Order: sequence, then structure tokens, then C-alpha cells
Amino acid sequence: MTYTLLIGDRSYSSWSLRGWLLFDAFGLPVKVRTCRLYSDDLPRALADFPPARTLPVMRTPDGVVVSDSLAIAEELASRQPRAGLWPSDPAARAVARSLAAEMHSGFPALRSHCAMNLRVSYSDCAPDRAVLADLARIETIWADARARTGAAGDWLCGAYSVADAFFAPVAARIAGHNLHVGPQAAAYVAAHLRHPSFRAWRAAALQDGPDQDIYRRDWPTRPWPGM
Ligand SMILES: N[C@@H](CCC(=O)N[C@@H](CS)C(=O)NCC(=O)O)C(=O)O
Repeated sequence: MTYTLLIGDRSYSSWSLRGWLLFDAFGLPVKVRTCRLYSDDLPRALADFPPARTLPVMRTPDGVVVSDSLAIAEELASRQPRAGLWPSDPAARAVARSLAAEMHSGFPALRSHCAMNLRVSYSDCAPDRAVLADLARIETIWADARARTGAAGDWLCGAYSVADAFFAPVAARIAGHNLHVGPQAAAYVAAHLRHPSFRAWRAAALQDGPDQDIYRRDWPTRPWPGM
């Protein structure tokens, strides 16, 4: 028996990407089930994971249904302590928890204006002031995390952690919408785009059924900036 994870369209479901990275990026085996957002497929699939109403949702090997990405992260971290989902250093762990929580509850302007779409990359999405304010806050907390944890490598708190998994779709939005960030943040975005789990997810996303019309935007496009 292993974990089961129900996810939505890989191209568009940013919360599903976070949930899946919590397994794949930490070497935890999982049986993945997919369903299509904005279709009857979604409630049909969710019916097997009561009382979940959103994706991702996980079933543990002993049959407990856990919905919400942050709950999945915490439950996996306590059940799989050797996987290293959170930093082992208490101070770095506190910073990582704070980052993941702010991501989970914040940045509404960025999330609604720049929906994740791994199938297209725009050269200009005309971000308004609210989007730019979210972006500025994101750069502030990324830089602060590095300063407080001393992280000098690719990731925010040392080794790849839940905080990075939670910001992977943000990195995809920044890259996919050609949003301007400073060199340190740009390097962090690039690290996400080349991470093997992210690349595997995006490769699957490109094969994952037809485009969803609701994500179509009338903005100029450019080639995908990552590998
Ligand atoms: N706070 C939730 C958000 C989950 C969420 O909104 N998922 C979207 C897919 S990306 C969803 O299930 N949408 C379908 C719906 O709301 O009916 C989490 O962290 O998992």
C-alpha cells in the first residue's frame, strides 16, 4: 500500500503541482490519479475521496483522506520524517513554514491575473499595480529567507523544502508571464524551471489532454523560457 494523490490538469492546476512535488521532489512513491478541471470528471473523481472538494487530495496508505496542500505537506512531513520535507534546522524550518503559509494564503492579484499555464509563455501580460505589489512582496520574503537561513544555493532555506515546492508554481507564473524580478529572484525562478521534478511535470502537462479555453489569454507570446 502506498499514498494516492488525485490531481487536476497538470498544465493549469498549480495546487496539484505543489501536492505532487511534495512526493516527487522528495523521492516519496505515490500513485497518481488525474481528473479534468471544469468538467464532470472532477466531482466524479472527488467522490472517491470524501469529503474533499478541491485538488490535490491525498489518501494515506492506511486510508485517511487529506485535502489541502498545506495539510498534505504537514502530514507527509510527520509520517515520512526522513524525507526532509522541512529543513532540519529549527530556525530554517520556522522560516520555511512561514514562507509556505504566506504562499498558501496570499498573493491573490498575482494568482488571478497570472494563472498558471505551462503550455504557453507570454512576452507581456500588462501586470497592474496589485500584481506588481505581490511580486515585490514575493521578492522581499525570498531575499529575507536567504538572509535569515544563510541559503546561498538554489533554494530558499538550504536544501529543497516544502517552501520551494509551494513557490514552484509562482516561479512558473513569473517565467511564463515574463514578469520582471531582480537577479537573485530570477536565478531562483530558473532553478525551478530546471528542477527534474518540475521538468517531468511540465513534460506530462504538455501531453495532458486538450487546452482548457478558460485559460486562454490574448497576450503576445514567446517561447517557453525554461528547458
Ligand atoms: N487551499 C487549497 C486550494 C485547492 C484548490 O483551489 N484547487 C483547485 C485546483 S488548482 C480546485 O480544486 N478547483 C476546483 C474547485 O474549486 O471546484 C489547497 O491548498 O490545496
